[in-house]
Amino acid sequence: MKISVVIPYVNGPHFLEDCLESLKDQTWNDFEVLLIQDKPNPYLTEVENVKDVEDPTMIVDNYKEFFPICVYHTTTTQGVSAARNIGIANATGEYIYFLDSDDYLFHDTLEKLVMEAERTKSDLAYGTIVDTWFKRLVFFDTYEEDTKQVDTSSEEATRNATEGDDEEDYRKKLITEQAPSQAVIDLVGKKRGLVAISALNLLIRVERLRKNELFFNEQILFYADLSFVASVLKTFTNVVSVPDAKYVKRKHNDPVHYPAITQIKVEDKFNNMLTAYETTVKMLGKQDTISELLAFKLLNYYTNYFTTKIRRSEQDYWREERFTQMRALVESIPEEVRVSLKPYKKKLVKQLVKGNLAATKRMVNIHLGSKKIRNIRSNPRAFACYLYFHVFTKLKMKENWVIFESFFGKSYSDSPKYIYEYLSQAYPKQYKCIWVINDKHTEIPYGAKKVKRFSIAYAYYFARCKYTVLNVRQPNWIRKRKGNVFLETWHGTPLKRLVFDQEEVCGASPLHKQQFYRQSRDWDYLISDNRFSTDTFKRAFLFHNEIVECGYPRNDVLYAPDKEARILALKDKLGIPKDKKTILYAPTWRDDEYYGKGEYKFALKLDLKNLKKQLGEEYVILLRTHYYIADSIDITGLEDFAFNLSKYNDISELYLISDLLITDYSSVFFDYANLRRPILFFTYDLEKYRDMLRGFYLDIEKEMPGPLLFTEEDVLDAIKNIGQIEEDYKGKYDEFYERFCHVDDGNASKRIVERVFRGKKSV
Ligand code: C2G
Repeated sequence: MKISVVIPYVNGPHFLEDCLESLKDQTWNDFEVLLIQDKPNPYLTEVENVKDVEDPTMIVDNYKEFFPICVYHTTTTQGVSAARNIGIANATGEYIYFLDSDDYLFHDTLEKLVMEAERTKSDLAYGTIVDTWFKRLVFFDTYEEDTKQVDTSSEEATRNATEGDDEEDYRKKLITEQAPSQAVIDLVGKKRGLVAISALNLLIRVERLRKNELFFNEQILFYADLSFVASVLKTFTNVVSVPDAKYVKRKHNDPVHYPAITQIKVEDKFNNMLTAYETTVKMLGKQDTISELLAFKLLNYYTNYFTTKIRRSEQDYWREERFTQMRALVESIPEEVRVSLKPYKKKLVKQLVKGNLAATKRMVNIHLGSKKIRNIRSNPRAFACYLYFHVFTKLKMKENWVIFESFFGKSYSDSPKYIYEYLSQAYPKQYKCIWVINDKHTEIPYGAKKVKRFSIAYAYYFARCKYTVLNVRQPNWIRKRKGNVFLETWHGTPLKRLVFDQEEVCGASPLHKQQFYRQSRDWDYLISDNRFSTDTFKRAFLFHNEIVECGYPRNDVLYAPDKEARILALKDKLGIPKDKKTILYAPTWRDDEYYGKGEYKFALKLDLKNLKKQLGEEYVILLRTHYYIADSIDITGLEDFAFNLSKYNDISELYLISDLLITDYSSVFFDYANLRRPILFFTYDLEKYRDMLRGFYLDIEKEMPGPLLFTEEDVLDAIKNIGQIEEDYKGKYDEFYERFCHVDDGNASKRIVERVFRGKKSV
């Protein structure tokens, strides 16, 4: 047996499957797998929602025909170190290779490593690590060989990397002066921070490990790789670098269920780090490049991270005990390492070595204070935030004040609009209402106070209003006050998988799940349009507060008794001809096509000129992009046929005036079905959207109330034969209506207002 692949495993069967799949695909197949089932990290056993041990047997059985795989268990001592040591003890291969169960390999990683190790007769061959947030399918679909991915391997390391370039400068200097081996540069020097030093993607001759008694330190749960790697580098001289042998380190987008070790935040991590550092430096003995690099990383940690905590900490724990602990270690760091720090950091370290806590606190407070002032001066949002925390939340909360916001202040629309209008009509003058609206010219009836999102007034009212009515999440920095009532209306019956039902988060913020979890804990009430949404929200949001299945307030207008008159008035207002039928095209956004957070791309896949030519006699088309879309559709020269209503406030009104809806995966069709008018699905990128980006709750090929269309020609055909389609889909449409529109009846706003604002149990 050439290689023993050692995989510690606790939970995350979906991770493990990807990991083993990547082994199955290896071009080198002379290896065995030792899967070591570990217990959950002891710090996590009490944490709500974290998954307990998940049995790998079924998965393992599926791979037995492809390679030898044997399961071991950690016993009294647990943790990654203990698991890997079991691997070292039981490996029968010539080489050992540590692979984490949440990571995976390129198809030729093992081959490249082993070939190079054999060719050069090396005891250690190491490759590179590539970071990703995605599973194999998505990763390999998007990975480009020539885009050099940064080898950092943890969020902590990434954060350190952004906090100053001292380490970079120092590394360069040290490397020039001391000329360490390439392996030391690659495995210690190039890694940011202590945590990124990793035992992964190393192919190591087992006999050498055993002979030199090199094991992982089982007393350390978090930073054990550090001393292992350092001891390997100290002991092994014939080492070869194989940059093309790539290991994919998968970052965890769901730290709520599956926190990566780097995402676990416990006090003891600090002590672990110090112990790891101390034992490693001791083991290394005389000072050398490795210990100098480690020392510098420790100083960086102190000056970048540790000291910023001093001000934030509620207790004096950081200031006293940890200061002393830190001092004990830093004192022994040689002068020449310290002098290479930048001036402010150098002064901090000087005070630390002197043991002068008071001076350190003063320096840090002044430094952070001035940074904050600079930030406030240059950034009005930061100033509003500052006032929110330090002034506005200290003022008394107003019992009858309500703040409303729809789609980040982009429009006066959606359920908040209809809740507001009902509240204003049914209880005039009883509530002071504030609308978050970015365009101050937007007309809002009943005299609401208008404020711009993230302005000072916004921060003021958010802090003082008892009631909050939003259809998306509140900003991250908003803190719920005692007595606050948060009503989350949400913005659609879900077709696309949401939050914790999503395996991948391909959008602009990969930590979406974590943020969502924190923010949704604040919601007292969540609106649902139907039983299906209620069940989905409970599971996908891990939502345990009250879900009010009252129907969508935004759909009340679709049942308005004066609907016909409203349609005529709206067509007049928008200049839409009354002698033609109206098509509404309202697609959604694509998670992977963005310019930045909340700014997504959209390219129209319909040729408007052709549409006009073929349909213009009978129809006009209303184009409506999603509120995330930054691109705008050009309708120049087609103004009598195409109307770009992407900026129009309220899509519910556009439903009213349309005879036919074309959408894709947007939740708009759940609402539109209330009108019982025909719906077409232009799903030109179905496979990618369903299989890679999101996944759906419904079987889109079977359960939709209209046909799936893939080309412009299909769309034109369907429109020309719309009568036939209506007939063909009648049965499915009825079923769909029963399932998703059964609650809506025009009174949803009333039901939710009476529940939340008047405390009635049922209306
Ligand atoms: N919307 C719109 N115009 C579009 C698409 C959507 O005005 N072209 C509005 C509709 O009110 C729709 C809502 O935005 O119901 C949500 O849009 P989706 O396309 O469904 O996408 P998303 O914002 O991701 O919300 O549970 C629902 C999901 O969260 C989907």
